[in-house]
Amino acid sequence: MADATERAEANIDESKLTVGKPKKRAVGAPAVLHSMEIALDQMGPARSVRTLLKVNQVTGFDCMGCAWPDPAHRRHTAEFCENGAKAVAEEATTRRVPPAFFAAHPLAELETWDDFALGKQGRLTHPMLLEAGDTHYRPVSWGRAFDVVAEELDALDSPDEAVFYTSGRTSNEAAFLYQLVARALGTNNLPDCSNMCHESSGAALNETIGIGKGSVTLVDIETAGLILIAGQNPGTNHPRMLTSLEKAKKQGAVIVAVNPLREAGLLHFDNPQTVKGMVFRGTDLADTFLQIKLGGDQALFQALGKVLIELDANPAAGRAGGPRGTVLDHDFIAHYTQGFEAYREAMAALRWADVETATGLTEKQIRKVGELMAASKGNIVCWAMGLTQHKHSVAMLRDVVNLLLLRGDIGKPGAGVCPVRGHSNVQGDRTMGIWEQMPDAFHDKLDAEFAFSSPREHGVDTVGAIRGMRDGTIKVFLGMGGNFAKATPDTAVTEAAMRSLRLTVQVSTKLNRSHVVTGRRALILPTLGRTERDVQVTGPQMVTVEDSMSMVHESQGGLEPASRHLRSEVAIVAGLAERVLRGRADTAHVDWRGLAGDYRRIRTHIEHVIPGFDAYEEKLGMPGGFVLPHGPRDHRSFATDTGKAKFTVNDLEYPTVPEGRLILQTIRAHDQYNTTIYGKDDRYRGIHGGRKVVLVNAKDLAAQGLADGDLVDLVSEAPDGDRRAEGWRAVAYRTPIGCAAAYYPETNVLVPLDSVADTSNTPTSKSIVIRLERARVAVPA
Ligand SMILES: Nc1nc2c(c(=O)[nH]1)N[C@H]1C(S)=C(S)[C@@H](COP(=O)(O)OP(=O)(O)OC[C@H]3O[C@@H](n4cnc5c(=O)[nH]c(N)nc54)[C@H](O)[C@@H]3O)O[C@H]1N2
Ligand SMILES: Nc1nc2c(c(=O)[nH]1)N[C@H]1C(S)=C(S)[C@@H](COP(=O)(O)OP(=O)(O)OC[C@H]3O[C@@H](n4cnc5c(=O)[nH]c(N)nc54)[C@H](O)[C@@H]3O)O[C@H]1N2
Ligand SMILES: [Mo]
Repeated sequence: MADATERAEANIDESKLTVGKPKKRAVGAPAVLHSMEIALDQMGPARSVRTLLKVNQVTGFDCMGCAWPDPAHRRHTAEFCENGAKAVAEEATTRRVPPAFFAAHPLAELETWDDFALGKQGRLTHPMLLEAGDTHYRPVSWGRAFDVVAEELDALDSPDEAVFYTSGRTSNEAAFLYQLVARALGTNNLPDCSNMCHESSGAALNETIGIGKGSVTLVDIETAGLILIAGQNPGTNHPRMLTSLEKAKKQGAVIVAVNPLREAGLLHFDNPQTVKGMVFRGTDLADTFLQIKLGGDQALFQALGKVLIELDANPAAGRAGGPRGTVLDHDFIAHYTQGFEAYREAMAALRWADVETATGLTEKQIRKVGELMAASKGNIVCWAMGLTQHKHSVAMLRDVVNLLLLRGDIGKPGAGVCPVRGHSNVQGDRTMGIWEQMPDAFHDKLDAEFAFSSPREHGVDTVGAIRGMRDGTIKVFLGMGGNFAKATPDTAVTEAAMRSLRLTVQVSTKLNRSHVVTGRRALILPTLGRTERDVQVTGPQMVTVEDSMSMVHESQGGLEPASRHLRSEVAIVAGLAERVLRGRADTAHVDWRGLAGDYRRIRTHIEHVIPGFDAYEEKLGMPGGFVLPHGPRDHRSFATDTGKAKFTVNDLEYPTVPEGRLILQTIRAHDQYNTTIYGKDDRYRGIHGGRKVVLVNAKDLAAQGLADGDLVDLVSEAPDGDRRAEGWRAVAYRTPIGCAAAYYPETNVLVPLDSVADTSNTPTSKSIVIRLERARVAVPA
């Protein structure tokens, strides 16, 4: 255990940063060794082996590393993944943050620590309260903590002055209770991390196919004819996906990668589960790599649609073969879709010159991929943040749907849409009602089940919540996990907004920036993690989660809790509900304590309120759990307002780079999980010992009179003024001209609050206009 009065880990010293050559292959032995290093450091040898063997086993806990599904039957003894190993080590660490730590470190000091230093202190052990005007957090009883929340909520003029944020690790059971408490109080202010993540996917898919979730299963991935992966870096962020891609490849799939960066995992994969992958060369993954400009993807998807339509009319024009009229699935288009004619006309009018400008690719390169798609038995498009965090993301994703509808690639084996989610239960939390704009059908069921009237007016999302805090219309913040202060855009604006609140409450496993950027009063409520045993009055409990492919399964931890003062998320929400709703007649009949004592009772309520959960408890007994219904995937039924899948016509948009400026995308390294920084390296990109690097095309550096290794300030430009991040190392990198990249969350200072995607309101974290200036200070801070 770390000495509470010592600082176990210092801030990252950026002067130790070194830059080498990027790697061309991902995972393999280096990944295993590196994650063992981190696991040993956090947990020691015995605990490391015991814990890592339980990850994603049918009887263990669900890995917090990502939302990629687990194979139902054929799991390897250690379904090894660097991501998972690190996430588990981070939670199962033997380091602790007891009250003595807070006594030794005033808040003013903790504010100077970076995320790396804060996170490395270990697990929170006691509920802590920062009283108004106090300099230190002090231990508090659970009862007193709930009293404080009740005092502040009671003092509000309206329940809409409170927000209830959720990060995507929360279990179905906790999420369901949490949304119920917010709605029982009278607000739909339920922003979540999804607002910054796959909101654009949900918006585009809901509108065009009637459901906001992906339509493929693992079997589809493994049997697809062609998989196009755009705006995603699976080697770093979803390493287990590489195993599925390797299988697909062995069965003959063509893989097309679309990315501004030559990400190692897209090119080659050394599978740690096989001898071949560990010892010899593994698998070359991408057959075709399209190095696209940032935000150019809408043009690419439209152009591919154009090519398919042309090949259908004139097969000899390409190598697709087959008679005329066989490239498109005309039966599918006629029976299941609407709007094809308008789309066809719009694609006929699309000009190649515009496509080439937007993408930086040639017509020939794109035609070749179109021919591959035309010849494939089924096409899948996978994507993540590279497609969702642009101003025109929703339109871009509607064009992905258009492209797939052409060949009937939705609702057929080996084909479909595949938004790859991030947090392990982010999709499940949505299913449970964590959304500021749930449809009426959900409210009706909820009201009937609990005999009350939930509020119907939509609440605020993440960006709306920040605006509300800034403008004084929101006064209390509760966070069910996550790190709101750091994950959100416009750090200076957001931090000032959070400091202006009356109360901030964080339900957390580990210390982070959101515990030190506080309202007038602040609470830290420490919770059990997935790896830990959860025992309530009726005995050990399990929770459930939903992965990226709508599979619901159980999760049960086996480790001794980090402290005996911890409560489960469910117990915290129930305790809070009991106290803050005391005296409310309309929900007086809800037996919060009973629900927290037996999670099966929560699942019974879920079964009544949410479609697809009938026989919930029994179905959890099936190996690997059960799959939720999905109209388009199961029987090509599309629950749009017209009952048909929709072709849409979307104006072509793409970012233009103003003279002397760059478009900046903000990305992740394998040594971080969002705002949690595990280590200082990104070996795939050749970066070691630091994170303040900006990757820039050598020609752009030269044009601005800069050289590789120069220290620069990043200055983002917005109508309301400049934002500056000081002291970054410029690195000459193979990225398209005009397109730069730097790590998130450090770059969130640069993302203007009002720079959001149309419709989804997602911050445009992948396209920020910046200029580089020679650094004002010589040594990085
Ligand atoms: N190790 C690790 N794993 C994680 C996370 C983590 O922080 N660390 N976070 C989790 C979460 S919450 C999420 S949402 C996922 C995120 O998973 P990803 O979306 O893979 O994460 P990012 O690092 O944001 O990477 C975006 C990728 O898209 C590319 N890209 C950026 N802009 C464009 C564009 O305009 N067009 C195209 N075609 N490509 C573009 C980038 O070069 C990069 O390869 O990962 C999850 N898994
Ligand atoms: N510039 C930029 N900004 C971005 C992004 C980007 O690509 N670029 N990506 C966006 C995306 S995709 C996302 S998902 C968000 C992430 O936003 P968040 O989900 O808010 O952030 P995380 O860093 O994942 O949250 C980590 C914290 O969660 C807590 N935690 C961990 N496990 C548990 C648990 O089991 N229970 C509870 N209660 N707490 C737990 C720990 O205290 C930890 O410090 O950031 C977004 N912000
Ligand atoms: Mo995410």
